Parts: sequence; structure tokens; C-alpha cells
Amino acid sequence: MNTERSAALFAEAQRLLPGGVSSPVRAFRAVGGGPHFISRAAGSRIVDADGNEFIDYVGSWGPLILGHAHPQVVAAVQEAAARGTSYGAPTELEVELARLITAALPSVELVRFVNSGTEATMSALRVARAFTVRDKIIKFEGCYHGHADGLLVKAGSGVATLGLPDSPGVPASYAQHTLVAPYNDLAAVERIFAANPGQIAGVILEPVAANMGVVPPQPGFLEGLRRLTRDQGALFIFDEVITGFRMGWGGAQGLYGITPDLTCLGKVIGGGLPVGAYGGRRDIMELIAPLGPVYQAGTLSGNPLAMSAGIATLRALQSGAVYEQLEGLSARLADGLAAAARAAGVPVTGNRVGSAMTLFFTDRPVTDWASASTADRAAYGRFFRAMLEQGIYLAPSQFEAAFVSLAHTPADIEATVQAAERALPQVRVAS
Ligand code: KE4
Repeated sequence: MNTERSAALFAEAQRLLPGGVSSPVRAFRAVGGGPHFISRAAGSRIVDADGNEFIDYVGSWGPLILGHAHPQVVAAVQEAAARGTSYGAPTELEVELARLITAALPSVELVRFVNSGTEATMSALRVARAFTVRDKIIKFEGCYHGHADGLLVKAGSGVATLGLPDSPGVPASYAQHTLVAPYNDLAAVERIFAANPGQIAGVILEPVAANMGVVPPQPGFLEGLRRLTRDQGALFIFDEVITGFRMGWGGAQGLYGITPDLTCLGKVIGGGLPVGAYGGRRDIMELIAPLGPVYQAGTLSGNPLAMSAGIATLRALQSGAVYEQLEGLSARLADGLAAAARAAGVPVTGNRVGSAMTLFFTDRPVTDWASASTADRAAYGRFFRAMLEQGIYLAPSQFEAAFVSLAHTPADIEATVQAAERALPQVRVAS
């Protein structure tokens, strides 16, 4: 495969950007080789600077549930841009997107738009601390909530990918307020509450973890946390930046029937443009300026382009049996990959919730970071490269998700399974 143009661009990019990228996980450090610079995309396909075409399962890390360059999204953004790109003033568009979000998520009575998932979770923690007048929060090992200081503690995604358990630059005086439990371990959370009575402002988690690879909540885990936080006067914060409108119209909270106090959103609600949002109970969100004293602001928050892309995306998700379509394609892909691994004698564990899935190169169940981290990263790297050579673009990290979009076709899925049948026998897994 000719990658000369990408290689030249990467060399130039490394002279100008740290690691040559705008976000660490894109650098392919976990899988080897240089990143492919993408020049265009449409539907389920991306095309790199050398003209190589791939079936894409990254989908910009989740936002592109409709696929790339969806006509309704492109038209909405073009029309909005022609009327001006940003006003720094309220618009009807943010009212419309807020209407769609609050109708889909009954727990979200008030919502504030921001520009990234990081801003959403950072702001949700601030208002949780203000509301409870407590400083400590509980997060889970392997969950990633963006790069806000207090959340870069035993985080997942790129932090786990690069083996950076915590980040330098976060003052210990701040990180000490972040307490960490293993995912799916309710007893560990009960012990933390018992050891910190009256001090926990909130518990934040991905209701379906997707940043240590996909790890579903075990039965009773979410319900137990809901009961525990309510009993302890702490807020239950769902980070639905990935799961929101991905796991169903009602997100993970709809799928599992849990009512969180606060919800963080991003990705899908922006249709591929920079966006985030946080919202929840009115009595909590009324603390946010200008209504209340908790300050949070943003020059481009609610900007008309992101709002237009988000509205077009959510409206497209309201039509027809889109989630059943995603489920059918995703189940076929997951089953096909598992069968290919069995046929090749390669031990893997496949985790999937809806259209997000991960093939872990380990023979044990993956229910938390400790078990996810037993996966053979080198084997995943070999699998990734063997698939890339065949025109299949997976996440360049064992600890991320593969996303199926509504633009993927049954033929795409079959081509992917057949590529895996050829790739997996080449993957030698460390015994
Ligand atoms: P952003 O600040 O990257 O928009 O969102 C942070 C975030 C918050 N919460 C969850 C559950 C997330 O998954 C993310 C970001 N996801 C990663 C990939 N898993 C973004 C990719 C990247 O960092 O380049």
C-alpha cells in the first residue's frame, strides 16, 4: 500500500505538532507504523492522502453514527454557515437541539452546551461539588472522561493506550480528591463511601465503558450505584459522551432504566462538529451562571454550525428503525469476528453493546481494567495492521471501540469478516 504522502505529511506534522497529531491516540503508537492522513470520507468509507480507501470503524471516535458526509448534515452545516458561523448570542438552533435532547432524556431537565466532552464532564463535576458542598469524586479505573485535571487519574482511552496511568502536571493536591474503584465492583465503591463519610460529591462513570475497550455494566452494578449515591447524598453522573444517542434514542440511561442526576453528552449530538453538553435535574442545573453562582462559559458554546449538525443527526436518528438496523449489522460483525478467531485458534474475548464493540486479545472475560489490560497489545497491533492492509480501518488501540454506522452495509460487514478470516491466522498471541 502506497503511503508516501501520509509519511511526508507526518514528517512535516511532527515538526509542528507534538507527536504530529492533534490528539495522542491518532499517532498509531500503540499499533506501529505511521498514521494515515485522511483527505476525504463519505458514508462508511474514508480515503487517505495517497488515495487508499478504507471501511471505517473509528467514525471519528463515535460522532458519525450516520456515516461520513451525510447529505442532511452537510446541507445543514452549509446552510448555517451561509448565515454566519457564530454570533456569540443565543439562537433558535440551540433551543431546538435542547428540545430534542430533553425530550429523549427525561432526566435532563436543563442542558448547557459546551464545545467538547472534556468541558462537559469538567463542568458537571464543578456543579456537583457546588451542589453537595463536597470535594471528592469517585471515578472508575479505565474510564476516560476527557483530559480535565481531576479526571486524568487511572483514565482509559489514550492515557491507557500510552501506558500513562496518571498525567504529570496535575497537582497532587487536586488529584487527591479523585478516588478510583474498579469498574463493576460495587463493594469497592461502598468501601470508599464508608471511608469518606459525607465527603463524596459524586460518582462519575461511563454507563457502558468504551475507553478500556467496550466493557458493559454487570447486572446490578448501575442499580447499586444509583441506590448508594442516593443513600449517601452524592450525585450520580452518567458520562454518555459515547453512549448518548449511540446505545438507543434514550442513551444508556434508557437502555438500562437508570435515572442519573447529571448526564454528559458529546460526539453524536454534534454530528462530527465540536460539541459537548451537560444537564440534569433542574435544582442542580439552576446553580449554573447566570442563574446561579457556578461559573461556566464558552465563546463558541451552542454555535450554529455544531447545533445544525447535531439537529440534522438527531432528526435522522428519529426516523425508522435505525437502532434495529445498527443492531443487525453490529451483531453480524461481532459474530463473524468471533467465528474467524475461533477458526484461527486465536483466543479473543468480544464485548459489544449495540453498535460499539471491542475484540480483546485475551482468553479471559473482560469486565474491568485489570482484565482488559491482560489483552495482548502486540497481537492487537498485528491484527490492526493486517486489517489495514486489507482496507479495514479499526481503532489504532486495543483499548478503544469499533463503531458501526448506519452507512455500513451488509457487504461492508461481510468484507470485514472475510478480511479478519485472512488476518487472524497471522496474529500470534503471546501464550
Ligand atoms: P472530548 O473532550 O475528546 O470531546 O471528549 C472526552 C470524552 C469524554 N467522555 C468519554 C466517555 C469519551 O469517550 C471522551 C473522548 N473519547 C476519546 C476516544 N475514546 C476521544 C478520542 C481522542 O481522545 O482522540
